[in-house]
Amino acid sequence: MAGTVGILMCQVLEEEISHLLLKDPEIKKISVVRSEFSSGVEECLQNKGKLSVLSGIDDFQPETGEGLEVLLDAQHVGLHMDKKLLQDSVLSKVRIMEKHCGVVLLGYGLCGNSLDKLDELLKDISIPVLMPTNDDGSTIDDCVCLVLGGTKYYMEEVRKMTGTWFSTPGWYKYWETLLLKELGAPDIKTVKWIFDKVGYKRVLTINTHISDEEKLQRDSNDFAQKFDFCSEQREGSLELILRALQKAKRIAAVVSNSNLSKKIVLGGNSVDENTMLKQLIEHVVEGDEDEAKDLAQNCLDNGTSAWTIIQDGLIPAMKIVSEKYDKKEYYLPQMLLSADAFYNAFSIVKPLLKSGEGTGKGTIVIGVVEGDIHDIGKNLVKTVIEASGYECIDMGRDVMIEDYIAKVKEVKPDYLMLSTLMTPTMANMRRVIEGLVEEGIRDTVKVVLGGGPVSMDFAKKIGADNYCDNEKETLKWLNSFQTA
Ligand code: B12
Repeated sequence: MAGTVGILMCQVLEEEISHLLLKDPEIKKISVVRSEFSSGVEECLQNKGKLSVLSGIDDFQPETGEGLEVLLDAQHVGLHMDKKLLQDSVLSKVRIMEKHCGVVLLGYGLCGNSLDKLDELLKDISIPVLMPTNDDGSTIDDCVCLVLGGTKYYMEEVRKMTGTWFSTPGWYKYWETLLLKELGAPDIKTVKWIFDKVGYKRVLTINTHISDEEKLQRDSNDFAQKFDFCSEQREGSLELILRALQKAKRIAAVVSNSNLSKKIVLGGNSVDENTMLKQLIEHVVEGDEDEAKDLAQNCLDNGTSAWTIIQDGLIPAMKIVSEKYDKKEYYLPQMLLSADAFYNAFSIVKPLLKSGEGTGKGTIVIGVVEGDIHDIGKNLVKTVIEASGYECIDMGRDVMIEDYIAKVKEVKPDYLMLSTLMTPTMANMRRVIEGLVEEGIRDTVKVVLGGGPVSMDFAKKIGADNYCDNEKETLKWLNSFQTA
């Protein structure tokens, strides 16, 4: 067998992929492109006589004659955090690899649908680009599902305990990079605070028996101890990666044979009122819970209406927070703190809104669907729409399908808002809509979907009324019914 397989992969999979490459007798040489992120994979591949390190991809010189080669480029694990960066980086690297390889295999899953439209985006490329798949041929969701042996096993584990942090040797290597550096948490205490907030209780180590078992056990114990988790292990499998690699090798052989800020605009309020509202904005943006609450109270005592506090204080504050987040001036911990400060202040004014101005715009049931506990985005959407006068019933995260149906029956909301950040749980959005249809209540409520992997096409396909990309779009859409 001859030819060149390009492998573009996330650092987090370096142990699994290196293990398979070293074991494969048909692979004669592995050329790794040296970069800031290649030291881990270089370490895994050394001492076996197959490794060659390149200072740049253009130094790659395939050996002529018999034998299969691999050109490998490991990418930063931090791309996990940003859909657009991940997609752009994969696209540009694949285009570079195209010049040197007969096929490119991606050591990635859909990663929150960051990589779901590759066919379209790479339609001008002349070589096949493969991704690992589940048994039914669907693209694998992420690195966790990949080493568990498929998406269904991920769902199985999440059903056992939703608050599960999944770990592999790669995740143990890189969790600090992700959870401290990339997530913007200043210390372990803050990471623990984030975990506690979402309700994580267990670390599940996926053991594929490729690394030092004692070290893996130590890593899992240390991790569990740090975060007060229980620690469990489950057998993993390299089968899906192996299958993808075999396919890539076959293609490479065939190709080779054939030679082929924001200005804060305050309304017409008095100077004092403006000063206080400005301070309120600052404290919410800074995430000072107590000060935000006191200021909301001071504004009320000073005669500012509850609605003005929301309109000219809390909403502009959350707008600044989301802009700072977009510009990467804020990371998640700051956003969570600001949301807490917002709710503290909001709790003071909310009771006064009941039948006052700006209210009565409609009732919304909102939640994150079963199997997913990412809730920051849902909370941000809720914050903005609640502050804009919509009555919000928050069902939280990991909400069972039947609970949504029961709630819709009980409160007869105008809107049902479903969120998920993970591709394996998107199917539960469809199940909620099917449940509404079965109960004969689908037409009583407008269903809107949101979350990173979701799209308008998906929303249409499963019979939702709309999809919104972010909190601003959601509010715009909701408000369109106010004037209609
Ligand atoms: C922060 C984060 C976490 C935090 C979650 C904290 C929390 N309280 O939510 C922590 C660190 C705990 C975490 C855990 C995990 N995570 Co995570 N996480 C992320 C990350 C980096 C950011 C998500 C986020 O909060 N963004 C900020 C908010 C403001 O943006 P947003 O959520 O997109 O929301 C906006 C819009 O989407 C929209 N929106 C959202 N919801 C709704 C709802 C409606 C109705 C509407 C209209 C709009 C709307 O409006 C929001 C505001 O603008 C994403 C990657 C990414 N960039 O999305 C990965 C990501 C979601 N995680 C991922 C993974 C793999 C995991 C873990 C499995 C990792 C592990 N080793 O165990 C676990 C989950 C385990 C479990 N049991 O659920 C993958 C999911 C892949 C997949 N299978 O689809 C992602 C996509 C990373 C990746 N690139 O692969 N994660």
